[in-house]
Amino acid sequence: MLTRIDHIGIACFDLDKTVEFYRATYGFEVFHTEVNEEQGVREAMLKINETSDGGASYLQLLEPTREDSAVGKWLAKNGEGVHHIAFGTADVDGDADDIRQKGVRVLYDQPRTGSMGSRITFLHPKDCHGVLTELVTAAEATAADH
Ligand code: CMX
Ligand code: CO
Repeated sequence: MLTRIDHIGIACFDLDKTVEFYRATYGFEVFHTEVNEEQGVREAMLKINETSDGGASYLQLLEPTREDSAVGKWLAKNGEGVHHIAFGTADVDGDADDIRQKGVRVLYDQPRTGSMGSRITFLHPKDCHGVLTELVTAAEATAADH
């Protein structure tokens, strides 16, 4: 079951400048940064609020590490902006299977590694009314489940 907005993914050309905008304008601080080579991103997670399912909601600021990555290609075409939304669940495998059965393309056969050791998969934007949609099981929830 999808129980929170886990994050909104925002593509940017310069991560440090974009982090500074969110800090100076809204007072949001960086909770976590990492490079995910598989996804081709350098990212900063800004925690906005805790959620009633024990998780949290974040902004995920994304700078591409290479031009041929998903975010690199998207930026070249669209410029900066909202790239995807992510829903949180305790069971990304089960929810991805359920959604696949409804005829929505799930991009990965098995979830891959996302921010902070989470497990993630994506739904094709063309099957989701134009919205690239990510499903996330946080690392804590993964550990609790197994
Ligand atoms: N939102 C909405 N539509 C999008 C999109 C996005 N983020 N990215 C691509 N599209 C649309 C394009 O506009 C294009 O539509 P048209 O054919 O009408 O022009 C169509 O999808 C195909 O786009 P493309 O530029 O040819 O790109 P690809 O098909 O090569 O890749 C996708 C699209 C979704 C399969 C790819 O971006 C992907 O695999 N995404 C998942 C991984 C990802 O985004 N990783 C970065 C974030 C990591 C994280 O969150 O941790
Ligand atoms: Co994301």
